[in-house]
Amino acid sequence: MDRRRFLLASSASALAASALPASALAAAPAAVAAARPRPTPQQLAWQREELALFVHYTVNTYTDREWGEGDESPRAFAPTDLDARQWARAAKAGGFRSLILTAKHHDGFCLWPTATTAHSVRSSAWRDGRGDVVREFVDACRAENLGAGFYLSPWDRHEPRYGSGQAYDDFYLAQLTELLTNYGPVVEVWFDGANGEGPNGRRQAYDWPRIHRTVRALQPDAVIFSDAGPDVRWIGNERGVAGSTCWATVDPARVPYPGFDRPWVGEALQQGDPHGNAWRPGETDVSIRPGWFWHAAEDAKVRSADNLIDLYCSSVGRNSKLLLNVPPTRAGRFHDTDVARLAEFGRKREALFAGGNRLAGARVRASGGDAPQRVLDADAESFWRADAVEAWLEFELDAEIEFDLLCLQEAIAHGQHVANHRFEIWRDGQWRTVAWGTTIGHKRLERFEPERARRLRLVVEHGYEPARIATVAVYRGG
Ligand code: FUL
Repeated sequence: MDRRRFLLASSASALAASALPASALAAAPAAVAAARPRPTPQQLAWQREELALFVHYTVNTYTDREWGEGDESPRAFAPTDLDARQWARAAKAGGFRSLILTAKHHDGFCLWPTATTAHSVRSSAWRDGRGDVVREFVDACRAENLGAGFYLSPWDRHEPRYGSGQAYDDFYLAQLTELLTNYGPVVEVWFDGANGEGPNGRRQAYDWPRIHRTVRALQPDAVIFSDAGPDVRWIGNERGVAGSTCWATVDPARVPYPGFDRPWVGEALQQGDPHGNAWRPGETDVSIRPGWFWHAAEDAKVRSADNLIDLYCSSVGRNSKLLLNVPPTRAGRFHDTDVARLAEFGRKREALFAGGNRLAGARVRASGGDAPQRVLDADAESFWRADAVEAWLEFELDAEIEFDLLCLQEAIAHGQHVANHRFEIWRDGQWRTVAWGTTIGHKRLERFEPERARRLRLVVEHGYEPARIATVAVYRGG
């Protein structure tokens, strides 16, 4: 399952260094510290949720397509047993904290009875044309205490005004306004960059500033997603893999608008930019099945729980957020297989951290400044602040512990600063590296074969400001 291992044990190595000499500890210039970006409270809350579920649902579910043409009859949309509460319960069982629904995909069919077009659930036979999937979706999220968000495709292959300029902008903004005023608080608005041709063969130049102003005015607490943010960015691929180096900061000029297409965009989005002036963390969207929509032919191709754990480690464990897509079937429910996988994923994830942080009770020493008095754990609002951009934190226990998972966190409310780090154990009279990496950010997870040690340490080899470390934890999950 492409399980990543950073076992450098056999390389007796240049990395097996001893304590950093005091001369290596350089102070950060105050001017740089002041300039580094920090998250807004909304971006911070968004990232701390770690897990969100994507729900792709439209006429495609019934026509067996991934992209509708826009000429589908609304009567094609025919759920036999729609149960949004079942979606929300399945999400919750897996540990997901919010859901994002495709209120409108590229085919233009609206899952709510919009006043802007007849191309909606109102023209279907479902609930005699009086149904509202968006309403049932937000009600289910609220009942399960989960956040609700919307995907509203700007590309609309049905609407004749698409490609006409302001007339389509007005139409699109009216749809957005309905969604953001009639359904209560929204946690995220998801803007797809797809910008194909409409029914007239024309393309629309989207009015992003107006779109963003509308979201800010109507839902100031919602984060806005797109390739180009402004609040959270696409991670640059649909494989579920954030960069091994992943900064929450970007230089906005590199991906100036959603759908900006250059060969290097994927890499730029995966990695972010340590010197970027915008805080714009990456969201990793990936489907539990090969497609985004449900297809009977893919019922046997649902990702295993182990594979979902791998995705968790390659997204959340790399300073990103996982947005996992689970598509309803034609019934309007999640398939039993998908529901079972979500629950199993939740159980396996908890098992990884079962037994708690094995460093609990350790004596702690720091390279400089005050060492933390107790185990570092991001759930507490405290953190260790290094007094230099190179620093280490050592943990000594009375007895050996065994562990196979490392979890590091920076206190990102204060920015993201660590550029290079390693984690070491004391063995046979020297420090040996068991995991190394570049960025940490909100969370860095590394899995490896079980290790045993009594003395362990985190070395920050370089940071752009003295590190603020919120968590150093090791677990024996298995
Ligand atoms: C893409 C779309 O074209 C896909 O259909 C899907 O919605 C994915 C999340 O974004 O750009």
